[in-house]
Amino acid sequence: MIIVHHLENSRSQRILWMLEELGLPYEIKRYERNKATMLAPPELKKVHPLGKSPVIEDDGQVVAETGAIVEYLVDKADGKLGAPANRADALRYRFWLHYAEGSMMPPLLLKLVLARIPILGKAATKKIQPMIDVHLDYVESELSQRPWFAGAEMTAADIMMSFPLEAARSRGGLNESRPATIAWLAKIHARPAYQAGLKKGGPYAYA
Ligand SMILES: N[C@@H](CCC(=O)N[C@@H](CS)C(=O)NCC(=O)O)C(=O)O
Repeated sequence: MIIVHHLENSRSQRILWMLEELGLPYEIKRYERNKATMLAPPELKKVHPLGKSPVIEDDGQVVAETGAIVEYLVDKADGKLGAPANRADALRYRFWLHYAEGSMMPPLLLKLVLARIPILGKAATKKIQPMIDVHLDYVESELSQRPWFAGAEMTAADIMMSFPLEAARSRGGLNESRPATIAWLAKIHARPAYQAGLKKGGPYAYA
């Protein structure tokens, strides 16, 4: 049985969604953020030295890092939600799988951290917004060309991209001026598996 170490309001919501899409049985161990620092509690370090979420355990194997977990689950499900057969779609699939955490999350996180600095924070976040806009414009142009990130079918690339786009919607300037991206968000949120994961995960501020 897969155990998901799940931190409230966090990236691990993606893993619950994916497990629901795949229909794999799992158990959730919940963790709450420290109210002052917003960091994960120290117990998570007992599961993995980084003490971050998500982390899963499966048959005694500990797997951390969302992208690595997602690939692990694709393997476990015999390729379901994995790379499409078509070469162009497969390349796009790989691109978005890495891009979500590698390129899109860093400026969003920087904005969040800087915004918390009194006085200076406001000016600093203004400098970050144009960096985020480059990503949002790119995502919008791609989603205007095809229904899902890799192509005609929903894949794990869409699951990876959900958190950066939800974070962008809540604090990164994503709004109705980018209609294809807003429509994609509405489409994932309407999926029964997304809703089921949300119900099981508890507090999640971004859906
Ligand atoms: N790139 C990593 C990032 C992991 C990460 O930073 N997780 C956040 C949750 S959104 C966390 O655990 N934050 C609490 C902390 O750093 O103490 C991944 O996608 O797994």
